[in-house]
Amino acid sequence: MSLDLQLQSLDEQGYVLLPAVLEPLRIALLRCAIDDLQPIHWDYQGLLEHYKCVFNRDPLWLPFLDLPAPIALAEAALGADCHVIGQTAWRSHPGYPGMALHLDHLPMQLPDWLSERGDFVQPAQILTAQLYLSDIDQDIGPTWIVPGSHRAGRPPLPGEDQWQGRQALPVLCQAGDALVFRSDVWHSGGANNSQARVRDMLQVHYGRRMVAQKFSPYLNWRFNPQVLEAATPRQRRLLGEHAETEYD
Ligand SMILES: O=C(O)CCC(=O)C(=O)O
Repeated sequence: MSLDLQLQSLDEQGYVLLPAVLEPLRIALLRCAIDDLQPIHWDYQGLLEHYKCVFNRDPLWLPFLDLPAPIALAEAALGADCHVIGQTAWRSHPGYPGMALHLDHLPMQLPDWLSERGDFVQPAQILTAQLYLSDIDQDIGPTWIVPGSHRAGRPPLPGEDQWQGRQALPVLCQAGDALVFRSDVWHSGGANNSQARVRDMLQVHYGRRMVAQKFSPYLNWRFNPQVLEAATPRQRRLLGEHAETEYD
């Protein structure tokens, strides 16, 4: 799909699926890397393992900040000076119950009269690229997404699973595919009902330059010198090395 069509899909549907952004060797590398992760600060383990800012733990995570197709889309949608606001590794185990439909960030709530027209779209401020490291079928727990729901300009109400007649859809795909979605589209992660399969995923969260990076533990944040040493100029920009602006 051309970049123009990807941008059109983000604008109209709120998401786009990019096939085969990772090859099997890199998928295997990332799954082994998740095996070794230990929780820091707000990370947690259990039926769902969730590890934030993994780029800072080892240089091996760096190349996944700027994979060719997702970074081309992020820069086209958010500006050539966009940056990474987080990178999160997930592992859900059989028995994980999933989560309700939600949005991640709504830049501005729309008044009802404008939301109901369905033809007004705010410029995207944050995109998440969700790199699947497991094949995603109904059992393992697909991501569910309500096409076009970013145009609602509000979060879903409890139990609301459609917007303007369009129902939540499961994103069924292969390990190595990436789902890129806006922070204001309604989405959820499904329950892992498989017998014995873990569902592994790596998210990269991109924001416009003026969207603050979410590098917890914030006041105690320190960049890992080995990571900075290994980063390319583009990766350093994504980590926050920007040209000076009025506010710098
Ligand atoms: O697990 C998923 O596919 C969805 C994750 C999610 O809902 C989120 O990051 O906000």
